[in-house]
Amino acid sequence: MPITYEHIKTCKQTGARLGRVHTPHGSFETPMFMPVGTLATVKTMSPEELEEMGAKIILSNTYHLWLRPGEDIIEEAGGLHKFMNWDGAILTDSGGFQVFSLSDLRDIVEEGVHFRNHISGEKLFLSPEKAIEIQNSLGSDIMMAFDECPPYPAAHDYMKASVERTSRWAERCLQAHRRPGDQGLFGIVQGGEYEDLRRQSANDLTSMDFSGYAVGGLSVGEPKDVMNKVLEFTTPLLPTNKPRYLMGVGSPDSLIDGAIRGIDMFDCVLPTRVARNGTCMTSNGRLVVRNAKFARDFRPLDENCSCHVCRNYSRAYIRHLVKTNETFGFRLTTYHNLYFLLELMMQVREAIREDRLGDFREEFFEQYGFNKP
Ligand code: PRF
Ligand code: ZN
Repeated sequence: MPITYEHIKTCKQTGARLGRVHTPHGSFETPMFMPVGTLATVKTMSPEELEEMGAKIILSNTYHLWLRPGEDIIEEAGGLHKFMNWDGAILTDSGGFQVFSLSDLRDIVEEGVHFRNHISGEKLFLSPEKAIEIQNSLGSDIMMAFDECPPYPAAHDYMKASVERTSRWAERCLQAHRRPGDQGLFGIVQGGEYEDLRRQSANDLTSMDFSGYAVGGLSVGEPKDVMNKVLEFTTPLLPTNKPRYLMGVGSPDSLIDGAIRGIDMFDCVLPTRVARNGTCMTSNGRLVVRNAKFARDFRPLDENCSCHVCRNYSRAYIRHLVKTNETFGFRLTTYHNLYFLLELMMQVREAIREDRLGDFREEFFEQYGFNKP
């Protein structure tokens, strides 16, 4: 089994899980946040910097690497780890979600999805078999099943048909897997906000032998309380001896609220994307470093952060770099934001260890400003 989950303890105050996931490229404690490296790079960061900030696993995208440079080139390089010089763990998303979010003119049929390349306009086709074949070539530690992520809101009858197709596709992904000895494969539970469909999807997928389970179809525009409700009735349907991954979620409040509902892994472009726009995540909430009020502010981005950036650079300097579009400015904000979320997850794990995640949530939300009206 390439991917195993070791349970360490459950928080007595919240039910959150502290665990450890073992992969062919090292192990990591959970709950854990995975930085996103869509095109075999976490934008602006070197693998050495990722390692320094404590990243253990990153996410990359099948869809993007299939289009550019092509999985054949990456396979020839010796796989994605060697190609990008990252020796930690890698999870690849299957391309399902990217096809739905990036391309127009898509046509979903039983066999797979016909769509147009979002760059060249060329006609393409992705199926469960193709998504697994590409991920086998990339050699990621954790591959994702090819699923459909319907938009929010979607009608119950559409969602039911979609969930049933996603289950059939999941079975085909397992059948197509050529490297079960060194690559794990996670199933993805869909079903939108519908409890009966989440149950049906979880039942179907847990009857198949995946090495972990993701909750997909969330953070697609639904209110926060809907996401929390869905997690409350979905995570209890998943096996306790395998990792659970909430896809595409990375705001600090959702990471904490997801962990409280039994999630172990998260990924999101949020920290890296907002960084390239000059927005920093801090213990006192979001800080828009472009703002004129920081022109003469020589304090660090976050006075409570001990990252390399906060120990060495000021808001005034970073504001100047970001305002003048200097690449280094975006490197600094990206480094800090990723460190901030990785550190937040470390604090979450410590709080679980000490049965005080509920108290931690209260304090964090108060300081971050989530409790303000
Ligand atoms: N499916 C896949 N990737 C995803 C999602 C999904 O539902 C989401 C949901 N927000 C993010 N990334 N395959
Ligand atoms: Zn910092």
